[in-house]
Amino acid sequence: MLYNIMVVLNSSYFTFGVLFTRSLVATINLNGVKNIFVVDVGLTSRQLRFFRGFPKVEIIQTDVRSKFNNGGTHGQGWQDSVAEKTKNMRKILDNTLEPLVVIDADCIVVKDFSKLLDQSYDIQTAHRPEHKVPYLLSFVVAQNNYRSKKFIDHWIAVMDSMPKDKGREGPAFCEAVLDLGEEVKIGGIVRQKVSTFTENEFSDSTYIIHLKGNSKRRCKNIRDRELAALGADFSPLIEKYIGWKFSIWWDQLVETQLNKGKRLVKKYFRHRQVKN
Ligand SMILES: [Mn+2]
Repeated sequence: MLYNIMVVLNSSYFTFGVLFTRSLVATINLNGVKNIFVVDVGLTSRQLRFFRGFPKVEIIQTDVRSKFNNGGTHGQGWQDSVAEKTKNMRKILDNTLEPLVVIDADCIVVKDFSKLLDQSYDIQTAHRPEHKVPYLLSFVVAQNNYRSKKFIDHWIAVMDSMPKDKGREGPAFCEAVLDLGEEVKIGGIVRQKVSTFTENEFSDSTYIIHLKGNSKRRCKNIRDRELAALGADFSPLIEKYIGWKFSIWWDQLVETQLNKGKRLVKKYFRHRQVKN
């Protein structure tokens, strides 16, 4: 059975995106995958070129140019990206025939997760019964059917009705389960399997490592969290896929310097205009 994969990415998450994509294509059986959809919520053209270099990758353009630095954790940039996630899930299901697996960009794939896909459920997601938000949406499987689409529509509607200053994706999903759980079959996958947070949790049944869960420290913005997460556990794995590969770091550096240059030029002209 063929399936599609989707991930949402912007520049702030580029390093994660590299790690995710490289680990994904190195690990899973690509014969089972029709497309890997990269939803672009603010990647640069160089970064897009990087992702296009992978087999089966299709870029999905959006109007959102988010930076997670804009407002930090649960800030505007992050909220915009989350909204794009559900919206594009829905769109892809409409434009394709296959089931869709949506994975957070801050993940490393260590085992082929396709055997977890179970057609007897409409929606599957990571599950942690002890948590006040028991469904964790870093890994979501949606079968391509009427019920899953109806569920996602409702999920989006609930999310839209919630205040924007907190995480809405998880709570809205849980509420949608309460509302539609009778009609739509929701399956839970043991959280540790598809979202292993730490080296301590890592085991033979780990399919996916989720780096974000790793940084317990409260950081001012996602950029700091990204660095904290990358610097913590799993460094041999991270080394394997990113290492200190010159090209990536060089690309990042060029990008920052270019942007700095552009800002300086803009500032200069603005200054001149005022003078004249
Ligand atoms: Mn995450």
